[in-house]
Amino acid sequence: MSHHDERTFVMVKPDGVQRGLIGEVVSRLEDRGLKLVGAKFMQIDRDLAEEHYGEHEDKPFFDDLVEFITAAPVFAMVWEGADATRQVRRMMGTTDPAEAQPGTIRGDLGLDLGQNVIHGSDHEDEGANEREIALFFDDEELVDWEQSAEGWLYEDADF
Ligand code: D4T
Repeated sequence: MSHHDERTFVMVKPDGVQRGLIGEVVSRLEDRGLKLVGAKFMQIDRDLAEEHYGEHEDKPFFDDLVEFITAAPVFAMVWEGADATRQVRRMMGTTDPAEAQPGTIRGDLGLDLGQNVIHGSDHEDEGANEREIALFFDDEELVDWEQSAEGWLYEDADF
């Protein structure tokens, strides 16, 4: 894989879906130059929610988190690009939308910690992107394709 090919898992959460923000989130990631390689509109069941949020199992907010993420459909995606995991986290803003910088997805679109619009793999948790992609997608659901704009996005790619 070239350094443009890092993949990261991103999800519009139930609040974002209910508020009609799928297009807004996809648009921001597309505009940045990231490449969509997988997408699925789906309902998360309890087992998947508990596995996805396993690291928070012992936290006081765990039950509310599982209830929230299973309460309505989500839009799960895989995006690819240079430094994609960290770049998506920067675009998302901090976990609590009330503290997230204006200009970030959470800072522009949310107000409440429990309803923070978007999830993206944590770049500081090594392997989180691959683990989460595998949890939500089968290999054949991810599409390898040539982004014709690549030469205009990366200095070391051909026009
Ligand atoms: P996710 O994982 O949803 O992208 O969020 P972050 O990576 O930014 O933050 P996190 O894992 O620390 O939290 C997961 C999820 O739990 C909610 N939450 C978090 C909550 O409801 N109360 C809390 O006190 C915390 C810390 C918000 C995001």
